[in-house]
Amino acid sequence: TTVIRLDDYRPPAWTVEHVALVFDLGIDRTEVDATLQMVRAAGDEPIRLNGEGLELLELSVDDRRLVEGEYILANGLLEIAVDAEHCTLRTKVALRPAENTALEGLYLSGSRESGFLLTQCEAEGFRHITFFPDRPDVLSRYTVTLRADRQRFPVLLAGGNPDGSGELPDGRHWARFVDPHPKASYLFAVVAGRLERISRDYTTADGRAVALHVWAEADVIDRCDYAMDSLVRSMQWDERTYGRNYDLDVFHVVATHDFNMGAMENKGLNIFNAKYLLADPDSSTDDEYRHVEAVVAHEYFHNWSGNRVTCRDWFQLSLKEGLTVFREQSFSADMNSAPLKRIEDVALLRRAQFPEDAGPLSHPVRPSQYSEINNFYTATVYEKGSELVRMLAGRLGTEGFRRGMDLYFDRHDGQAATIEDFIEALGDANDIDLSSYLAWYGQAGTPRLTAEGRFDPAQRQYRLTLRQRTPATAGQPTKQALPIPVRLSLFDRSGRALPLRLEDEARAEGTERTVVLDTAEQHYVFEDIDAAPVPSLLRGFSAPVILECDYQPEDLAILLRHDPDGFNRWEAGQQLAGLAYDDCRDARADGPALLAWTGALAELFADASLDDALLAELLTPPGEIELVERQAERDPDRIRAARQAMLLALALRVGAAPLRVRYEALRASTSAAMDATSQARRQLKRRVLDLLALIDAPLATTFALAQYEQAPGMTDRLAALATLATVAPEQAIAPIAHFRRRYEGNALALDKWFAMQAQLPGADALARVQALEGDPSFMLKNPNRVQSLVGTFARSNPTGFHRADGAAYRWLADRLVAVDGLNPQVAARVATAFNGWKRLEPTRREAAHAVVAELAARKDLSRDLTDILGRVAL
Ligand code: HT7
Ligand code: ZN
Repeated sequence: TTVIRLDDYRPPAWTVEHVALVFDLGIDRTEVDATLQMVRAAGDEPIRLNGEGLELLELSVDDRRLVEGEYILANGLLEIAVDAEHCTLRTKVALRPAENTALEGLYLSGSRESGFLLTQCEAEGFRHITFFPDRPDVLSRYTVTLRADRQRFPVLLAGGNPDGSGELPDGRHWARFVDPHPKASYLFAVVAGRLERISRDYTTADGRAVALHVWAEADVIDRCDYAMDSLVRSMQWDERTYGRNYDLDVFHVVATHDFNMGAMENKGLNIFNAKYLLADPDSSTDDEYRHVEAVVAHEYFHNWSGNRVTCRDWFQLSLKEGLTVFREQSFSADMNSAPLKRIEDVALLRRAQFPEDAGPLSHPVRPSQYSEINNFYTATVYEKGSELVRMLAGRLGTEGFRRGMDLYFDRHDGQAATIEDFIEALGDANDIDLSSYLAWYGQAGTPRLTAEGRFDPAQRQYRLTLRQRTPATAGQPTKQALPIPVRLSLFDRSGRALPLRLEDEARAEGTERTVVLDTAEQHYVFEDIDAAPVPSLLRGFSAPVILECDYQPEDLAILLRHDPDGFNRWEAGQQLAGLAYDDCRDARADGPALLAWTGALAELFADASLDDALLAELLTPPGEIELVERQAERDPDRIRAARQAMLLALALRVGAAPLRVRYEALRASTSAAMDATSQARRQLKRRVLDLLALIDAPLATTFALAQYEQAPGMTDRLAALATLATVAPEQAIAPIAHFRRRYEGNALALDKWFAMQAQLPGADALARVQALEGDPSFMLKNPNRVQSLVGTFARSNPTGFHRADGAAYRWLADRLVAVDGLNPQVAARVATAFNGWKRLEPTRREAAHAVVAELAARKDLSRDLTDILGRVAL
């Protein structure tokens, strides 16, 4: 396989100033006529265009047809030697959309009879549509003409401003679109078919009238209002927060059920996986409402961080993705509860990115090489990338960061930029050298931050020593020290934050400080301290590191009770829960950490002033996947058993009666309303019911059955079903069947039905999943369906997937091969479930190794899947 390296980057020899595309659309066959205004940028190299799976019908240069021998077409490249400095290059190709199951390039969503055509070009899909220098540093203006049968394709859309439409003979019609903003080919998009729309007029802060349209198939168009509202909020927020306005006269958003990822920021024509666009109380959970808002915002924000300023090459992917995740996180924090958003994001980082960074798939936020770029749309590039932007933003403060972003957008508008460009702009705008942060982008692995505090009563000093160390990762044996901002406070034992004065400071200032550890070890001496304080470190999760601090359980309990910040409170609870887990793992039923954790939570449970959603989060210890880190021998059954034991201890400590009373109170206030209070109640109600189920299963079953029947919306309905299926499987059979019938034809609801069952733990999980494969609605060619059943089982059901006999590994291998034949990107994503096999206990490790090695040795798999397996098997 070919490896692409960052160090080999060369600017393009030829660029394309303007491209005119004419599509004659058909489901079985589409013809694309492309006219490229080519300009030599450097050197005397031939023109090289990418093109894959294209049937070349015509090729001409400056109106002269080329014949065989005048060009070379091999290995996905079309090479033409041209002497001139510029030329007009024309190609005509034919494509077969209905046969495109990889969902990259032009493909059919839905059925032949009623589905519609659409494109997905990031990262390298445009080369499946026409011959083109398909790389993000070639920026071109696009004119796109679509022609199609009017009956079959009444709606014709492309990115850019509308520039005419009309009739053609034989019941056909046409529409033209001109995009005045030069863009990279990966941002190109067209959509054609029978779609409905909802529309809204919007005026930008700088006075542009914009028509907003959200498009979907007729049966789901009434579920698009929340997406439209979210879009308007996003546009207003970007104007307010970053001074960024939208820049075309129309903005389209389209929902499809057939999509490889979450959504795509094509210029002027965002395309969404329906899962992240449609929302209504009857079929969407509260979490899904938040996801819709976040993904709509994310794609919209890309219009500046991604489209107006794009990436020079795919190694710079985090330049747009890390930054846009950060922008979305800030937006969501502003729209909802900031601490809860931070909790959710940090939990995701720990669940998805930390394991990636600790295993064979680890890579820097800016990778230095790849063989398949689609495999680098990872939690590291996205979520860790966002944490790096957050550190930079924290270093500059709100106003400084805004100054830096203004300079970045000004300087690089209309360009393909690098991560250096970004960091330089932030620094230049503030007269600060931020270049030391570049090391974060090039170094893989999660740094360990060790903290050690010593109190000196004679000197009235508290001396804090911070050390950092990053373990070796795949291909990066040695590591350097990184700048680690550590936001901290000191609390006395009554939970009061102490004024802080470092040894060289004249007087105390405030109760919170950020120190930046940029060497292997540093000491910080705090003055005027009267008694050993409890340090609250890494507040707000100020750096993406693992904190190792020998806290006593009572110390953490103090923070959990008193820290005024919701995030830090939760964090103290998570640290304490980790120690409580250790107690359970080592069978210390009265271990001090377990007692401190359950005691503090029982107290908080009784505190009526605490926010319901925060309490629900506090009552949730780290999941089985995170807890893996606390286990030398990784045995998912034992991890689950220990975690269940700590939950049982918590339920007993809170007590059956308070749990029942609380559940009943929350139930009494149940409604379908979507406001934050109602959502928080539903979330807490679910936690309370699950805790109650551990100590009074019959009562919890009664509650869950009634909750299922009376649920006003999906959140309560699905939660009840999941509780029932875990606590009383026999009694869940009828409701599960009922849910299946109720949502027949609702793809997104059925996905949740599959996913809920795929997560049920235990030895019989594989048999359950195999039975579900027999459901008539299960199909391998729909990515959402594969993810909901196969992906959920492999990634989110540790005890089910990691069966000691290896049966689930073999089953997954078979499914991967089958999916790979249809959709390599999806197969590769699901295959990352094998990531942690090396650190399993010996029996499982052997079983997994045999399967992974056999798969990795196959020669008939896609580049996507081969790449993942090759790295995982190492
Ligand atoms: N920028 C988008 C990436 C994306 C993608 C990448 C590879 C294959 C299919 C894809 N669909 C969308 C998503 C985002 O906004 O981050
Ligand atoms: Zn993105």
